[in-house]
Amino acid sequence: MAKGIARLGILHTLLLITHGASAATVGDLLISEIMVNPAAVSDSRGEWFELYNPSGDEINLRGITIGDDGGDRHRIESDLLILPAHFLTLARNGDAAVNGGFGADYVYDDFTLSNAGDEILLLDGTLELLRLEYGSDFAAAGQSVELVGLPMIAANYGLTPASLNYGRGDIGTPGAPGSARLAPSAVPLPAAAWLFVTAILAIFKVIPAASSGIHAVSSVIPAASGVYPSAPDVIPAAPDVIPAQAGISHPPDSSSAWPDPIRRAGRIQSA
Ligand SMILES: [Ca+2]
Ligand SMILES: [Ca+2]
Repeated sequence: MAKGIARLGILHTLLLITHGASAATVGDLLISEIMVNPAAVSDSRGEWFELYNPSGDEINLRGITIGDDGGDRHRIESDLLILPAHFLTLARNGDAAVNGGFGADYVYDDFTLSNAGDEILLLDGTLELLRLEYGSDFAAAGQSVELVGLPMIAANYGLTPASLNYGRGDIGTPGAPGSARLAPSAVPLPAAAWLFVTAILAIFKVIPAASSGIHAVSSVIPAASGVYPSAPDVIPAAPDVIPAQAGISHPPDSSSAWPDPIRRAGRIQSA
């Protein structure tokens, strides 16, 4: 009996170690912001949504399908990296001159965000990795909604504050941190770290005014080492499968005085 318990203990420890060592996956990403109903331009030009990688691993979206419960399907056919602690903006139109004035990291087709309620799914074939569903009362015209708490359900999104506008005047922070409305202790790590970081950025007023500044902002996210419990020195493996010109989420600016977030970010602790 005692042996059996000991074996179970060892097995449990091994499982913990194995789990702790596994890399983050698409299912660990967060849909951090959504522009369902742009006002400065038409929906066919101005819809977008933003992903955030709260983990310490880079995640490649190649092969992932963006879809909904209806017939919308768009498969990402090329490498599309989202780096640790970085945002990635996926949009219907990547031309800042016509999409309302923001820089897109990736442009999709065959996927729309209905103003009357819809879903955003990330799928691996038919396997659902990430889901957000929202109703008709979710969004407002010309104003994005941002994730302000966990879990990632519609009730935990809020309208982006009107002071955070971009390009031609719609409200949102595509590719950059938004506002923080929750105390870090109110959400599990590492999302707490993300909210902490956005609060710090808000204090320093590092808020983008136009598309030209958006990428620079996300590159100066300070390391949140004070928030992570142990902050292991996780350095992702060299991205040897990623061509130089692949879509990469806002790589850190080498001229920035801030430390490289990749070297400081803690590992995601999957629930
Ligand atoms: Ca729409
Ligand atoms: Ca944002």
